[in-house]
Amino acid sequence: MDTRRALLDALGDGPVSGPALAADLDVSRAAVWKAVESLREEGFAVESTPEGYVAPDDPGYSAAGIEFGLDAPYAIEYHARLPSTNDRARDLATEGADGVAVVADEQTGGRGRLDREWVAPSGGVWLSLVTRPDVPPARAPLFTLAAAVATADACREAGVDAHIKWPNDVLVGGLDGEPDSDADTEGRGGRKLAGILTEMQGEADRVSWLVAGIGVNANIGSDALPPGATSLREELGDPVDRRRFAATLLERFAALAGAPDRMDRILPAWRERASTLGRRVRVDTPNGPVTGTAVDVESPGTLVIDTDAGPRRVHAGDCEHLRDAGD
Ligand code: BT5
Repeated sequence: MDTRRALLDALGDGPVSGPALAADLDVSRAAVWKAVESLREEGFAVESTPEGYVAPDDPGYSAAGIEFGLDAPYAIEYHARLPSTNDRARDLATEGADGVAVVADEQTGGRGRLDREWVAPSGGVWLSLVTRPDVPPARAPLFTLAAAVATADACREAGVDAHIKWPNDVLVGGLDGEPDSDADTEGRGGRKLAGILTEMQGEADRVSWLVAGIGVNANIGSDALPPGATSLREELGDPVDRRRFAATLLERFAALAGAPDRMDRILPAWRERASTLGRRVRVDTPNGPVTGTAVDVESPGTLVIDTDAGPRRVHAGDCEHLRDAGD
């Protein structure tokens, strides 16, 4: 582990003196000093006190800030502004990176699925995680589901009751019987809080790299978002701590998808948080629309729909929640 990351972990437990850090991390005192300086330059204001080095009260939204106290094996690369964190993550992936999360405060060319535009002004959590999971390409869609679960959990921990619409939308409200469900004119089944764009490169039997791109409208006013969208701040009335939010999201993702032997937890976790199951839906698939009741999701992310002509399985498409049998 690099000195900087080890130092951030050590500071999480309270003040530590320079010599103690050097001994614990098995590096020179000069190396500790250099790591402290590099953290300060990045805005992570490590303080020197008589008891030793102390982490800042407000670690800030930055690489070191997110890594501070992060309980997941990922390094953070932070940018104030990028065209798209997915594009940067893809570049890193082709250079061989593994376990790196690219984070930007603002994106100028954010992408949704099918090359749709993703609006990403300053204040959001725009994050793309590069991993090299040792799984066959056919299982890759599970990572999208895991990212949706991790995102929904981070939103819930921040106090917003988010649910998942198959396969990759994280929404608020719009459930049957809620006062605002009629305001949902686009059939989205709620206000869109977050979206996920997974990209990968695979060999015949193994994923070579995978980029899980996650966009969460965190501290953004609804006037800066497309119609039908919402943000954590809009829902809560107060801004969220993006540093803690991003760390929670990464921790949840690692817990579900960080190792192949954990991945059987993904589907049950997804089912628990999904609002699509049991609903009447229409999914626009590349082969035309499929309408019926969504009854299950199967590995690696296939939606099972009971239609008049029997069960149909759909692997990809845009899903609309319908209001009742008459839709
Ligand atoms: C998605 O696409 O929902 C995937 C979005 C992934 C964005 C992340 S941000 C970090 C990483 N870097 C990237 O460049 N992308 C990823 P899709 O299901 O196709 O939904 C796109 C549609 O959502 C658009 O056509 C708009 O209608 C709507 N939309 C655009 N920006 C939005 C926003 N900020 N919040 C809610 N809805 C939005």
